[in-house]
Amino acid sequence: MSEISDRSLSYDREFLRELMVRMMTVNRFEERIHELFGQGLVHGTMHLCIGEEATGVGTGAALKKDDYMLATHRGHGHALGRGVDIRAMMAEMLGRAGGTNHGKGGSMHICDFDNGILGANGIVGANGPIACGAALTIKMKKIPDRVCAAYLGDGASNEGAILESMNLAAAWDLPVMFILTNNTYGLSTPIERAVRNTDLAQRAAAFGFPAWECDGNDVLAVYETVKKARDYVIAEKGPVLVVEHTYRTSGHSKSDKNLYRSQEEIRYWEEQNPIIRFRSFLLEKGIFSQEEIDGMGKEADQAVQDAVDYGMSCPEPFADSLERDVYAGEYAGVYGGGFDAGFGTGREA
Ligand SMILES: Cc1ncc(C[n+]2csc(CCOP(=O)(O)OP(=O)(O)O)c2C)c(N)n1
Ligand SMILES: [Mg+2]
Repeated sequence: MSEISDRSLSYDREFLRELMVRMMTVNRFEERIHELFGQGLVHGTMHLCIGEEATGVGTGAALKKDDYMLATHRGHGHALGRGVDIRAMMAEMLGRAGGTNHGKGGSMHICDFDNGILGANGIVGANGPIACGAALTIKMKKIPDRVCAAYLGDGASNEGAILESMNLAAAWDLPVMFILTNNTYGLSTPIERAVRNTDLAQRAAAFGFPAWECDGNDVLAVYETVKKARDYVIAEKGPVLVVEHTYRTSGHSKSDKNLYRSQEEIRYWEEQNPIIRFRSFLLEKGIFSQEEIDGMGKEADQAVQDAVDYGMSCPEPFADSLERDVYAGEYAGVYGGGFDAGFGTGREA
């Protein structure tokens, strides 16, 4: 296990700006869909990542364009941090045909194959086996300079599927990055009640690969750590664990009344919000003025508003697309003909 707190890297100003705008965009996106849910325009449930904006943005910035990535149920920041089109994401949240999944997936299924985003997943721990499969593809096809980054939570880290995947990835030397966002709660259960050894980075040693930890509310620390860990995967051709320590100040999901934690605890972490901390850093170092940072906030607001306008302008999915995107192409014929055959697609109705 190693720590990185190296700030000597010199950053391009535009890169720092991009990190800030992205974190602000994630934050605004979450606040806006919360409102839209209240208006009955977003259905199902959703898991907001307010407080964890630096994890998705810092990690996403450190990955390369062709890397595979798997997001969790709390995956909006993972996707936006990696550059998924915000308009298509918002349309998906609104259940519209212009969405990333053509309006049929919603919050927990956002994917973007063109950018390596293999999907989010509502099944806690499922990303482990899928990551091993994607990484095995990289290995067997000898694809150079590519990894598969799989997000998981502290709760998921106790799932058998994750532990088995860690073992498999190590035994088969698979280029998997297990990105563990430790927000210290699995739903309402605090980590101390879930495990005796709360030092989750130690998990990696048990399987024979290294782990890096970072302050998950410091976007530069996240970026540097993931970048180093990624370099290791490429050089050593084996898995790594990255533990990003963070906290969600939003509730677990839409039905959370926060009865399992105190208001003081939430307030403490609200003050540790990664956007607030990065703003202080940028101001203190004289990299941007307050006015410039306010401008970044406006840019994020505008991107979210454009996304809502776009989403609202898209139609709802057409009935005859019901079976599209549900089965892999080669199986479409087996399960009733699919769109072109016109069987069971709703066209008859
Ligand atoms: C296999 C499985 N078990 C239980 C659930 C219900 N569930 C959804 S999110 C969640 C908590 C996950 O905690 P963690 O992995 O720490 O992620 P976080 O929600 O904190 O981001 C649970 C238990 C589920 N979706 N899938
Ligand atoms: Mg958690």
